[in-house]
Amino acid sequence: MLERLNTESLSRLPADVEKPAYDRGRLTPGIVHLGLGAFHRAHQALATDLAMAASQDLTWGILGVSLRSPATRDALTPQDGLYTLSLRDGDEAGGARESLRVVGSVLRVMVAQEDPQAVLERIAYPQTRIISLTITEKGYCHEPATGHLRWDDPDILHDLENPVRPRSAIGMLVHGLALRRERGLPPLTLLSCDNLQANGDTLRSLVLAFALRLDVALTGWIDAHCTFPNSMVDRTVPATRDEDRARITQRLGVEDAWPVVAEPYLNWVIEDKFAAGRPAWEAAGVTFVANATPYERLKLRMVNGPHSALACLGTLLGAATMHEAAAVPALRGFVDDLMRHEIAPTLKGIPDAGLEGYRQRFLARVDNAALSHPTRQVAMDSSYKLPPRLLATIRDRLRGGDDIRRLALAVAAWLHYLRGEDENGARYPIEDPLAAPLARLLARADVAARAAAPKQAAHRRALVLAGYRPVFGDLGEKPVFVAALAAQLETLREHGVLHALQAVARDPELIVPADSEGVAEAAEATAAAAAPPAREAAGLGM
Ligand code: CS2
Repeated sequence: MLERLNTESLSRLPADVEKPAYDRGRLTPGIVHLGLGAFHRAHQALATDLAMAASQDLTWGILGVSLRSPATRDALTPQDGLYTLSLRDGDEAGGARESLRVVGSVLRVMVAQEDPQAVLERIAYPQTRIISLTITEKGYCHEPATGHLRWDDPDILHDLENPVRPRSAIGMLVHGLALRRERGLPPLTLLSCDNLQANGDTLRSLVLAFALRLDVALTGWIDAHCTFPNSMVDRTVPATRDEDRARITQRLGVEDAWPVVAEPYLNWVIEDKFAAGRPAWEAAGVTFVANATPYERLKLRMVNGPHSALACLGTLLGAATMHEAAAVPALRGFVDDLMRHEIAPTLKGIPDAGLEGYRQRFLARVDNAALSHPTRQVAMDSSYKLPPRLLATIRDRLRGGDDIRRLALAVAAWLHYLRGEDENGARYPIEDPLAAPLARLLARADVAARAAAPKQAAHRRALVLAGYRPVFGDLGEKPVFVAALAAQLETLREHGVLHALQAVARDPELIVPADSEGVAEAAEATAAAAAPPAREAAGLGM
C-alpha cells in the first residue's frame, strides 16, 4: 500500500512540490474554522500557511470544524492535517498546467455533530482569537430575501433550548461566546468568508438576534467586544474528484486522501477590524480595506451572478461543467451582454472597479478547461444564492427604469431548472434547502396558469412564482419584473434555451410599460414576438 502524506513523509516529497516553510512542531492554534470544505482549504488555510512562513508567528494554527460530515476529518487526521492544494489552468500549448503545494496550517479537524461540546470548548479557549466561517449561504439559517434569522428553522429552535449540544453554526457561536464571557476570556473576531452581501454585518445581526433570545447581557458583551469584519473572497474551487486524488497522489509519490483543486486566481479583501490580532495575511496577497462591501457587491454581481446564469442555463442545455457551458457561443454571448448591459451599469459608483477588466477576467476564468467546475455545484442552493447575485441587481435596475430582460432570463432559467429535467430529457436532483416548498410553488404556478385564459397564463404563472417572498421579497409586487419574468419563462418553456438567448440578443428595443394592464399585454407580446427557431447545434450533442 502507498504511504500516506503526513509529517513523516513530507520531507520526501518531490522538489517541485512546495511545502510549509516553518516548523509545524511549534504551531499553536489561534483560529477555529467552521466549515472545513475545499473553499476554506483553497484560500484561508493557504493564506495562513504563507503568512506564518513569512512572519514566523506560529500562533495561528487552524482547528477545523466540519459541522456534520466526518469525511474531511477521516481523510486529514491520518495526514496530521496536511493536504495538497493544486492550482490548475491551461499552458500556452493548450495543455493543463498544475502546481502543487502542501499546506500545513490545519492542525486538527473536529466534527461538531459528534462532539459539539469540544467545539464549544475550543471557541471558549483562551488562545482562540479568530473564528472564521465558510458554511455556505444556507448555513446561516437566514431568510434569503431579508437576511433575518429563520425562527422556524428546526436547528435554530433546537439550539435555543440546547446550550450544550448546538447543531447550527449560529447556535454554536452564541453558546461558545457565552462560555467565553462566563470564563472572563478576551473577545475575538468572527470572520465570515461566505458569498453573502455584507457577510460580516449579516453574521453579526444573526448572532445578536439569537443571543438576544437568550440573554441581554450576553448580547451587549458580544456587541461591545467582538468584531465581524466584512470580507470578499474570490477563487473558484470545484469539488475534488477521484481522478484529482489519483493524479495528485501519483505526482506526490504518497497518498493524499483529500487534496483540493482550484484556479490560480485568488482575491481576498477583508476589513481590518480584528478584535485580537490576525495572521500577517498581507504576506499572502490579502488586501485590507476600511469597507469591503463595495468589493463584495462587485464580486457577487460580476462573478457570482453570471456564474448562476451560466450554471442554470448550462444545466438545461446538458452542459456538465462551467467550461462546457461557456463554450456554447450563444450562452457565452448572453453572459457577456448580461454583464455589459445590465450588471456593470449598476456598479458605476464603485471605486476602482475596473469593470471592463473584471468582465474579461470572468470570461477567461470560466474558460479554464483544466478546471472541472460542475454546473450543478454552482446551481445548487440557488434559492439562497440568487437574492444577492441577481435579484439585488434587478431592484437597482427597476429603480432606474432600466431594461432587465437578461436578468429576468437568468432568474427564469433558475425557475425552469427547478423542474429537474434538461432539454435532452435527462433528469437531475434539485439540491436546495428550499427544494420542497419550491416544488410546491411550481405546482401551484402550473395550476394557476391552467386556470387562466390562454393569453393570461404566462403572466399568472409568473405572478405566483415571483410571489414567493422568502426568495423574491417584494419583487413579486413589481409589475415590470413579473412581466419580464413571464416573458422569459414562456420563451424557455415554449421554445427552449437557445431560442430565449437569441431573442434577448436580437430585440434591443423591447421596453416594458409600467402599468400592470399594459404589462400583461407586453408579456404576451414578448413571448409571442419570439418566433420558434430552427434548433441550432449547441456543441452539446443536441
Ligand atoms: C460559485 C462560487 O458555487 C457557486 O455558486 O458561484 O462558489 C464561485 O466559484 C466562487 O464564489 C468564486 O469566488
